[in-house]
Amino acid sequence: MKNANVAVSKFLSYILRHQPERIGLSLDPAGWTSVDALIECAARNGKRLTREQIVGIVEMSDKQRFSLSEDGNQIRANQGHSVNIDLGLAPVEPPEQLYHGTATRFLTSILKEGLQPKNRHHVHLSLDVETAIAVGQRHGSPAVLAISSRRMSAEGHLFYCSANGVWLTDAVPPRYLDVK
Ligand code: HQG
Repeated sequence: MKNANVAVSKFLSYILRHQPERIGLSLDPAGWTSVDALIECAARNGKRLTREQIVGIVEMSDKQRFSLSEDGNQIRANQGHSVNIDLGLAPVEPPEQLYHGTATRFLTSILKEGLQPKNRHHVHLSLDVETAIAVGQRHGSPAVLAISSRRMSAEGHLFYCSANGVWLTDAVPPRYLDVK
């Protein structure tokens, strides 16, 4: 993605996941908002966006961070929220194992307390080790944890898969974790 688009994508993540009120925007209970309202509120706050730019970012986002409604009038972030919305995802049976990338300096605490969602609604897990390494690198020297997701599910923990293939669960107790 071009640098200008990366900046807009970060702005959209910030507004649609964390701080819609910062530009006077409101999200519906499932996290959707109108593209026109988004453009208007952003403009009132000195950020010029066009519909074409937004549609381009939704389509080109390397991680498919956003979805547009079928008519193209509504937009939401696919995951990663800290605002109080419910994505309305149905629980699904996870694969045998999922992975979580973190920083080595968090390992002691994680192995003691388990994985916590911190500022987000869910703990984020990925299907493959490569993605987990990339996620972990954002925080420092990366470490990867393997999660016994099928066993967790059998023991009553719910899993969800977001529109962009990120696996979500409320928390992961230490007994389901293994350092890779
Ligand atoms: C850590 C990005 C100490 C956890 C990514 C992580 C992902 C603990 C950090 C998405 C802990 C929270 C989410 C404990 C968890 N003790 N540390 N008990 N439990 N942690 O950013 O998973 O680019 O909220 O390991 O690609 O890194 O934004 O979560 O290191 O998909 O679309 O606390 O964000 O996507 O960090 O990343 P984050 P995350 P986007």
